Amino acid sequence: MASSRTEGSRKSKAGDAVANRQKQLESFTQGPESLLTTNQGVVLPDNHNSLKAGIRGPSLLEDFILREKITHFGHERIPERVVYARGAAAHGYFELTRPLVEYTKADFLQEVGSRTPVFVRFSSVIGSRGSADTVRDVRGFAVKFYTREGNYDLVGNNMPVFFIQDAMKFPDLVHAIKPEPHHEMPQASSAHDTFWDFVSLMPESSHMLMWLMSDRGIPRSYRMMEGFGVHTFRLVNARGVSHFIKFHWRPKLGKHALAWDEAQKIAGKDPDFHRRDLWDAIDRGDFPEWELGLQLIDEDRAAKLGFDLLDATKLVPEELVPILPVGRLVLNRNPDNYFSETEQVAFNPGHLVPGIDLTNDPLLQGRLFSYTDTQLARLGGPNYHELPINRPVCPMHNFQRGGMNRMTIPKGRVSYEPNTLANGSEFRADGGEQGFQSHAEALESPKIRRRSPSFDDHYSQATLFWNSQSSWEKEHITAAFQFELSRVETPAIRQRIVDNLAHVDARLARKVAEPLGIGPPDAKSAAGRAGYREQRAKPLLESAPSLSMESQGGPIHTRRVAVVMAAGVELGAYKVIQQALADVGATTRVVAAHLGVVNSSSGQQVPVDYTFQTMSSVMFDAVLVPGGATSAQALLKDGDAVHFVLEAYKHCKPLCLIGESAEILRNAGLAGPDGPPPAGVLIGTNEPTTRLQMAQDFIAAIARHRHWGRPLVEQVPA
Ligand code: HDE
Repeated sequence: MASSRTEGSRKSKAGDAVANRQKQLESFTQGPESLLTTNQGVVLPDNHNSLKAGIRGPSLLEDFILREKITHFGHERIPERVVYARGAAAHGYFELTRPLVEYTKADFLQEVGSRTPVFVRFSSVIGSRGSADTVRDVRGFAVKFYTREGNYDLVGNNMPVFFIQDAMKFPDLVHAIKPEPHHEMPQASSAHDTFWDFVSLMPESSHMLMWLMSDRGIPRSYRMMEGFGVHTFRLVNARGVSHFIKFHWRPKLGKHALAWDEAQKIAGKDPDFHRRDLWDAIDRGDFPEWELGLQLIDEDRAAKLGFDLLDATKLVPEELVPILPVGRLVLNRNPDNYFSETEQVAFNPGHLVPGIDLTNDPLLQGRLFSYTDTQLARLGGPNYHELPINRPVCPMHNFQRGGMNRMTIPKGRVSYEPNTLANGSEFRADGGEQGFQSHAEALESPKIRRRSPSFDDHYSQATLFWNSQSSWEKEHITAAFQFELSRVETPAIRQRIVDNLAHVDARLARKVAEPLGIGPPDAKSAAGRAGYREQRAKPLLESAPSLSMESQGGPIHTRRVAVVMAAGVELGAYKVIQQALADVGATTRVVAAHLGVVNSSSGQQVPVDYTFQTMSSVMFDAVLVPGGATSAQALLKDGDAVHFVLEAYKHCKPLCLIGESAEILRNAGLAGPDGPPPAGVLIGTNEPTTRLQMAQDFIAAIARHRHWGRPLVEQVPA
């Protein structure tokens, strides 16, 4: 094991940093060995049989080998994270693309092209470690930068605002959203009474509820979601000048979501959907990438925004303050061991480096206490910073001593400062200019346990969010509220929520209330409740298009296309389209009634990847059904095949049906013989001259991701 002094240096060249970090981790890794030993290194004679008195037992207490193995096994689990327990992570690097010298002295943000090793953990919030990936929830987006000045953690979410304004309410929020304490149900879901009871009494949650009920709550992939620092932070330059900032991660593959019905089905069919998607992409060499963007806000501008930058229920629309791209994040290596890396990594918003600083956001201030405290409980003591995944790459030294599981061996008699005995002259670290200097913000005010009136506007940004959504996004948000509230057993809670929603948008509130068996929304009664605040800022914007997920197209790299076929299939168009998809990095997989091969109309054999029984359309982004009368007839008689195609239609996925296979949609009344096909559906002929165009049109349809405005989806049984 290397000592922390030799592991890294504050002076190592930027280009070496990523390789050095990997070397540092490798010094702790262990491959399979040909011999088994005890934990003391004694070679095991036999790993199958316990020590017994006589060949037929009984087993002996003396068997220290058996006892060591069983004891270690019994202690394999550590407490899961109290929130964000379910996660997946990867290694990679952050590369600076724009120098930030004028804004910050942080070393890793100075030189264009410098690469800083990172470890990134994505997670969902509510569920336990074994819960399904695709539930409706917030996603964590936590990045550990191993910089030459120490570790910097940007511990963010995939939504730019939060439910509450003050850390004092976090335990209440989490108790309310977690499974109910008497029967521990439901798992990984906010759709139950205690959550909605709590938020119905906390109008400050209104904005975050809009985000959670939107499609941001059901991302298609970790690789296709944005990340946000949420709080306002500071960048501080070498002259001590500070700017407020907001952090944004923007995915290269665009931001995309699942359909709600689909998300629920995937939760059963592949609970590891997001985890697998991330792992497989990195394994194949399709490295996910995000751009880091900053919103820089000087103090004068902050005063004119119309809301308080310290309030984590507010965002700064990029239409007001543009996002400056400054770097890229690339994830290019899967962890070697889930437990040692993904489980033991310890993030903390208080892991800061010189040049990046905090603000007085009362939610952030509370987090600064919580993360250290929770790691003590989770990782069993104060030395978790010595675990390989948490070690800084620069030298680490201080006089903290002892504690559970100490790994370094400090030499000498001196474990205090100031001292003269360590090196023969006085050593003192007292008020120097070097290292982390907190921004010298002027403060002079009485102690007070109250919320600032500047946090009182609970609705105007919820309304801004609503106004910024496309019509299909509004439908999804309305349906999500209806779904969640239909699961709430107490009518008074449902009523309070729609009363509150009336302050966001009257039509939204009325629509949500329709199937809930309660009275019409009553804005006045919401206004009469204890948590209500009258203040409502005049919005600087009526709508902010950047808050919508409407896709204008983009790369389709790594999208998965199912090719549905049966014997007699005509391969001409299929081959052209398959090649065109492969050229732009999409993958195709053949799904048929049985494994083996499908015989085409020209006698070729097409290998089958999956059967309809083992693979569902929800595992794909688009469906292609090649032509051929015999193939189409066989598919029409196969309920699983028809369901596969219709389900993809229902989830608004791009479909390309060639020749006779279009009958599958016509039979279901979803496409007529005349007139244009429904949005995102391409109906092609077997005519060779049209194939290239058909391929390009299909690619364009996949680039839009989903065709949410598609008609008649409600006619397709789920
Ligand atoms: Fe966290 N949060 N949080 N949080 N949080 C934790 O720390 C906490 C908040 C976030 O992949 C815990 O190591 C409090 C906002 C992420 O390991 C815990 C408050 C945001 C992760 C904790 C918040 C986050 C955590 C649980 C309100 C977005 C997962 C295990 C004051 C900016 C990190 C752990 C990972 C994890 C406390 C609110 C992001 C208990 C008290 C807002 C991404 O310390």
